[in-house]
Amino acid sequence: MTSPIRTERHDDVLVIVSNNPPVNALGAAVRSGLEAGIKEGVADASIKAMVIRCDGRTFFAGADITEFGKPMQGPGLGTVIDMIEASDKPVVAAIHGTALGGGCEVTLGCHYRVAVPSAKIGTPEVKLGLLPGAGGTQRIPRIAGVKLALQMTATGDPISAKAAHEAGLIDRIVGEDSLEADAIAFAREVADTRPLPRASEKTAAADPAAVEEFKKANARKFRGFDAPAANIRCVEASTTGTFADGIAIERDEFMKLMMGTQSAAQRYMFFAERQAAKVDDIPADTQLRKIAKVGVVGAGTMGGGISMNFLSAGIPVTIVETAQEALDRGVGVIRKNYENSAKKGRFTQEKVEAMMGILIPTLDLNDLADCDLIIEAIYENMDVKKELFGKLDGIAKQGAILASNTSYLNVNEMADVTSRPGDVIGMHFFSPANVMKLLEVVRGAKTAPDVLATVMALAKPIGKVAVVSGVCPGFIGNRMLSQRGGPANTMLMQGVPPERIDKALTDFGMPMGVYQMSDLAGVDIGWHRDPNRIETIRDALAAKGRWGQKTKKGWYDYDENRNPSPSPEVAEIIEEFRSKSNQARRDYTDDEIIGALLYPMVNEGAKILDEGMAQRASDIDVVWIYGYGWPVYRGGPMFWANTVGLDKVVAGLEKNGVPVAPLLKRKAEAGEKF
Ligand code: T1G
Repeated sequence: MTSPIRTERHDDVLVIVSNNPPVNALGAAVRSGLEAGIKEGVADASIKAMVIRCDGRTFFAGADITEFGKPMQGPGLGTVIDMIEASDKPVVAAIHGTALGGGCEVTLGCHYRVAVPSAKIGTPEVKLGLLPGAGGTQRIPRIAGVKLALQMTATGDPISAKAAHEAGLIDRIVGEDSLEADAIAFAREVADTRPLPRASEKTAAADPAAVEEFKKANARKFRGFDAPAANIRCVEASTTGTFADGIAIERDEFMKLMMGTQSAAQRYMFFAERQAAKVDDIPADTQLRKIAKVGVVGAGTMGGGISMNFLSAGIPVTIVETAQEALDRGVGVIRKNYENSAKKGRFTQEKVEAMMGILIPTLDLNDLADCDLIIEAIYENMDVKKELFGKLDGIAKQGAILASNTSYLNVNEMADVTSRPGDVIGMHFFSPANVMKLLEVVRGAKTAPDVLATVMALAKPIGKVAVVSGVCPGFIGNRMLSQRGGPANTMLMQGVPPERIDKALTDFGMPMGVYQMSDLAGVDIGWHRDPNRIETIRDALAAKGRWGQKTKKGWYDYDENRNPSPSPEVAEIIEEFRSKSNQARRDYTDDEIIGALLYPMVNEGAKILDEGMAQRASDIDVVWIYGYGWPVYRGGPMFWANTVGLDKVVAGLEKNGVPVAPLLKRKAEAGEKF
C-alpha cells in the first residue's frame, strides 16, 4: 500500500506532500509518512529547510474521525507535531483550503506558516464534543494570545487567512495560485534564521478579564455542553504552567471528553448529517437536472424565506402573488431581512442589491414558464394546491421540477393532478425558511430518481441539510412532534403545571417547551374558533383571547419584552378542568416528565422506520437536530433512546399505557439499538 505522503526535493528544500483524499485527514498512514518525511529532511545535510503541503482541495482537515474509538495505529499526532517542532531545520506549513483541527495543530508545530488568501484555519473539535488534543490549546495562546485562542477552540469557528495573519498565526499570505513556489521561496528566506521560532518555547500572558468576558458572552450558547468549558480550562492552563504541564492537562481533558456520551453523540451527528444526503437506492452518479432559475408561488412568510435561500446562493427567483399589495409586502420583507443581515455584517450592501436584483416579482403565473424548479408555498389546503399544480402543469417547461412546501399534506395527490407525476416532489422548509437548516425532501410514490437526486444535491448550495421522507401525515419531524401533545395534556390534568413540563424539556436541552412553543406558534392555530365550544384546556384559553405571544398572553403571561411568566388565570382554567375530570393527581420526577414526552416520539420514530418513511434512524436524528433544536450533545431522539436503553423506553411506554411499536419492541427484546 503506497504511503499517502511523498517527498520532493527542490534543491536544498524538501517538500513533504500529502495526498489523502477527500480532505487529507491525518490517519495513521499520513502520520507515519509525515514522521518519515521530517526524519529524511533532518538527516539529509543538503537539505536546509522543509515545506509541508497537501494535494487536493485542502490542507489537513483534522484527525481522521473514523479512527476514533479504535486502537490507535502508528505515531500519535502530538508526537509527530513535537517532532516537526524539534527539527533543527525550519519547517514551513503551506496552507490552502481549511487547515482544521489536527491540521491546524500541524501548522502550529511548524516554525512558520504561509497561506493562500482563500485559506481558513480553525480548531472545530469542540463541535465534535472535543478539544484540540495535539497541542492546539497550548500553542495558539502562545502565538496569538488567550482571547483568540478562546474564540477558536471553544466556539470552533474557523478564521480567515487574513485574520490569522493579523493575529500572527500565519507569517505570510502568498499567491492564490503559487502556494508551493512561494512556500519554497519563503523556506529559503528563513533557512539560516536562528533561533527557530517554536510556539512551545513562548509564553502566553494570562488574561482573566478576557476569559470572564468570553464565558459571559457565550453562556447561553454553551449551556449543556461539556466541551467548551474544557477548552477554556486548557487555554487558561497555557498561561499558568509550563508547556508540558499544559499538555498534560490538555491530554486529561481530551480523554474525559472522548470517553463521554456528548462527544459520541456529536461525532455521530457529524457523519449522520453527511449520510442523510445519500439516497440508498439512487446511484451517486445520477445525472442531475440543471437548476438555473427558480419560481416561488406565494410571497408570504414561507415563500419569502424560501426565495431568500436561492437568492443568497445567487440563483434568480421569480416570485408570484395574486395581488400587488401582497407581492409588494413580500418583496419588502425580503429586502428588510437582507438589510438587517447587512447591518450585522453578514452581507455588504452591494450583495444585498445583487440579491434583490435577481428577484423577479410578478402577478402572472405564466412568468414561471422558464423556471427549472417551481416551489409552491401557498395556503395549506389540498384543493387549493391541486388547482395550482394543475395550472403549473400547463405552464412549466418540460423537465421542470414542481415542488410543494406542504408541511403534512399528501404530495402524491398533488402529483396525480399533473401529467408529470415524476417531476413532483415535496420540499418542506422549516420556518423561518431562510434560517432553519432542515429541509425535509418528500419523495412521492412516482417521484423520478433524478428529480430526487437533483433536489438532494441542491440542499447544500442553499445552506440546507436535506433528509428524505416518505409521504405520510407530518412526514418525519411533525409526525413525531405530534406525539408529545397528548402526554403533556395528561400531565396537566394530573396536576403538573405547564411551566414544570416546559422546564423539564428546556433543562433537557430543548430550546423551548411544549407550551412555550404553542405560545410562539399561536394557541389559536387549528382552533375551531367557536368561543362557546370549550372541550379542551386549549379551547378555554383561545376563547379568552389567550392566543400566545402575539396577544401577550397564552399558556403564559408575557411582558413587553416577551418574557414569559406563569399565569394565574391559566392555572385556574386547568384546575377547573381537573376538578371536572376523574384524573388522579400524579407526581412526576423530571426524568418521568421527559420519558412521558419523548418516549412516544421515539416510538413514532420506530414506526416511521418500520414503514420506510425514513431511510435510517440517523436520518430521523438529523431532522430533530436541524429542525427542532434537539441538543446535539444528545445525538437526536433515536441515538438518545439507545443511550437510555430501549428496554427502559419500552417499560416507560407500557407504564403510561402507550402501545409499543413492533420494531421498538423487537429491538428492545433482542438487546439491539436503532
Ligand atoms: N475525518 C474523517 N473523514 C472526514 C473528515 C475527518 N476529519 N472530514 C471530512 N471527512 C469526510 C466526510 O465524512 C465526507 O465523507 C468527506 O470527507 C467530505 O466531507 C487531534 C481530535 C473539511 C470543511 O472536525 O468540517 O482533529 O460523506 O462532505 O462540505 O486535535 O469535512 O464523502 O464519505 O464535509 O467540503 C477536526 C471535519 C477533527 C473537520 C470539508 N476536524 N470536516 O467540508 O466536505 S478532530 C474537523 C469538515 C481533530 C485533533 C482533533 C468538513 C470540511 P463522505 P464534507 P465539505
